[in-house]
Amino acid sequence: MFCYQCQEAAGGKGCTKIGVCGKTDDVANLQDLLIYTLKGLSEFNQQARKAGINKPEADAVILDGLFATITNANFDHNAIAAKITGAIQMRDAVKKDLETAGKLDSKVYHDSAVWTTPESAYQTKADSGMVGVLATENEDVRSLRELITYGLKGMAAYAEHAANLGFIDSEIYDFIERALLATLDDTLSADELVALTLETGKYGVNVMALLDKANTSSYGNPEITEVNIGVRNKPAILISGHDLKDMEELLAQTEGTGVDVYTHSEMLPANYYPAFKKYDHFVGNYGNAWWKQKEEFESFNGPVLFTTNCIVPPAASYKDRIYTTGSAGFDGFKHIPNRVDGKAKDFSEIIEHAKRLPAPTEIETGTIVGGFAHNQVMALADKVVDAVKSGAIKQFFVMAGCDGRMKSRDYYTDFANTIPKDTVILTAGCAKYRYNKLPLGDIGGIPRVLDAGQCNDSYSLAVIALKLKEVFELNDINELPISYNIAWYEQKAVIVLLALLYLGVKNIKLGPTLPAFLSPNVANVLVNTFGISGINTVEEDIVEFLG
Ligand code: FSO
Ligand code: SF4
Repeated sequence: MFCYQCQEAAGGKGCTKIGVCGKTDDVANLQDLLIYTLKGLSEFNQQARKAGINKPEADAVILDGLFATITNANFDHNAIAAKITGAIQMRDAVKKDLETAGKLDSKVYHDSAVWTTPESAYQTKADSGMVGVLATENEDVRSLRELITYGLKGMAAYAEHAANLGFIDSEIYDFIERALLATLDDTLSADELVALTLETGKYGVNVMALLDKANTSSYGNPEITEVNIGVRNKPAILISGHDLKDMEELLAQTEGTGVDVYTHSEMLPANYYPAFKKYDHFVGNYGNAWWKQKEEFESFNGPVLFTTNCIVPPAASYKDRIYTTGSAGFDGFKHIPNRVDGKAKDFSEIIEHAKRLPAPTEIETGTIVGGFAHNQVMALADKVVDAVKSGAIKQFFVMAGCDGRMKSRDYYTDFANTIPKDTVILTAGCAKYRYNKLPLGDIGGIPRVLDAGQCNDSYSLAVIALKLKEVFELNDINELPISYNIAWYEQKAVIVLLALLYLGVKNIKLGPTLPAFLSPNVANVLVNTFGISGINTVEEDIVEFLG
């Protein structure tokens, strides 16, 4: 295996024997083979699109395959093998449709578009070294291809959540296929790949806008909410991940059963949506960011549902009460199947399981405040603008992204504690858990940490910035008193970063370490063109940001 897609890549270079995340060598290689096969499917689906005979089932296979290879999403060998089979079958079905319609290009196809073996031989193909990251020899080309691929993985995850709510944008699907194919194209120059990287950011903005529309039109606009972080004395289910459709169906199916529901990690922002707040048995948020799940799942006592990534290989003591759904998976966890014919998923097994288990053990009490997505912040716009004009707020820090288990992430807590009291943090994603429980106070009633929501709600932060640019009649988003100090971990943060670059944001600090997949030359392009830099000490960085 060779994997360097996340912030924890071994030695800052890449995982080669087993992932720091726990991904095994066999699964890592199968995941690479899955991505490879999706490129072959993209070849034919692009032709089918042009001929007007493409089918939505192919889009679903591509989104799910990309999503399942995101860090900590799916560790299940058999599930990945089944997805490869599904991709081959879909690839060949689309090809057949083209043949039948007389629209199939006659040319010599790349191996990704034609390979096939019995399932028992997938591993040999996967282990051959021909399909993974290192199959591209030139380190700069490899770096750009992987940067694009990781952006696409994040994009696919967000597109899948939107699609689950019935929101589809075929231009995004078309781009994903085009970009996947470009990663096989040896004729593209480094400059062309850089341009494609920026275009990936453009579609990153589009997909986050689409998901924002899907979430807010389905469940209302997030509103300022005090979220309970304590517990009640009833059995309960803990739901983690980003999928709000799963959230909706779980709340509806648990109503009146005597089983409570709590959110974990990235599902916390579900507490801000009007459509979910109406449920009395939706108690609040339990615990912190994903990497604390071992202790927190232990003390939660009840079953846990993963709707997306950020699974940590579990302790034996609670393994039997973990469920996955959607693109997530782990060998030995129970998997709740997808919706069939538009009917809701069936969560009855997990609900019955909860009834047999004790209520959660209290680990915290009190509340935290959130719900500052664009609509809510716009409702407070006058107050915010006045505070900036009067000098009560001197600077905003966008601190979106991910949390993780590295000790060096203490930086973000220190940073939040050290920045001047007349500054405000705008956050989104699980990065927030590094400072959302600190007593940072408020400025004239505006909390000093404004949580917009999940990592995809970084879109809200961009909308807010663009609105402020308009209000203050500025020409450039970088003239605003906003600095960007982004924490990353996995590939959703990559698409968020590319989206910010596409919007023209400069001088972003990215930490706690720069991606292993950036070659020195590609890193130089990012530094020279966009002013991206790594973090230093808190004190040095504050001086750099505030001058
Ligand atoms: Fe966090 Fe995990 Fe949202 Fe990521 S829970 S780390 S960026 O999956 O997706 O912020
Ligand atoms: Fe290593 Fe991250 Fe890849 Fe896991 S996802 S194998 S930790 S680089």
